[in-house]
Amino acid sequence: QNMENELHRALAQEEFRIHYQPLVNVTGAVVGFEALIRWQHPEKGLLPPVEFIPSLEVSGMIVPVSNWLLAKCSHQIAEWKTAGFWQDGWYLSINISPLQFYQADMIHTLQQAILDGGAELTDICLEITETVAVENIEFAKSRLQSIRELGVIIALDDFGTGYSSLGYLKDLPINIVKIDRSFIQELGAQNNSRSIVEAVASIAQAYDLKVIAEGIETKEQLAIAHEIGCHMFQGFYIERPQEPKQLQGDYLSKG
Ligand code: G
Ligand code: G
Ligand code: MN
Ligand code: NA
Repeated sequence: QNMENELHRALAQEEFRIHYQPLVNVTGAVVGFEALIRWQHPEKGLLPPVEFIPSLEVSGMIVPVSNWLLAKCSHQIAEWKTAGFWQDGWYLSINISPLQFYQADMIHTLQQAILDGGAELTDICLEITETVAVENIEFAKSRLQSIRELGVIIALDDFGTGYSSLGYLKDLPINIVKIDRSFIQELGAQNNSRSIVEAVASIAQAYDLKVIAEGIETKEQLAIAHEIGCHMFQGFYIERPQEPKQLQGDYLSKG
């Protein structure tokens, strides 16, 4: 059976799963989550995105799958609100694929999926990669502006890997910059990485953007990211991506 058929089946049979990874602020309090897709394959087990996102992109299936994910995420937020788990001011961050970003009806579809699921537009953050943001800067500016006008938050993901100049940050209507984990993981080991993170953090501050240090795996990396002035933190050291039930159980029992 070819991959594309399998992906169609996966969507129809709801084989995709969403795991949620907490984002915390400087006090360690949760401020939101990043939604991360997995595929519960009937024979191969739980597959990570690297094993199927490229096929979703090539086949165009990423568009219906992303719409499914958006609706599911919105529904999850509504459920969390009902359960008293969701706190005011939290947001759920969702990765947007390049193909999705360029869809003519993206804005309408986005709005519809979020509102139909029962969440509010301001509960959602979209993560777009630096590479997509700068490959057609004029298009990106106007599309991001339309997304902002809905009230949806925007984060620039994997920042630092796209070799774009920091000057782009002031041209794009974004709220958050996520410093790529390759830089964070070198903190404490290589000093040049520290200066890169410091430069991004200070420019971001100047443009009034929030900075997330992602991929934090050690206590030391967290301490240095704090020192540098990052606003939010994400990584295995803080919490792994988890199933909704597990997450809700953990936090409700911790109080
Ligand atoms: O979840 P990690 O566990 O392995 O994710 C690997 C990559 O897959 C990351 O670059 C992440 O942005 C991407 N990814 C995860 N979930 C989604 C999703 O729902 N949509 C898209 N387009 N990419 C995703
Ligand atoms: O490209 P994006 O930033 O969306 O990728 C998110 C990916 O990073 C997911 O695959 C997620 O599982 C992974 N991730 C989250 N925290 C850590 C971490 O501390 N270390 C590593 N290696 N990966 C992480
Ligand atoms: Mn991301
Ligand atoms: Na990233």
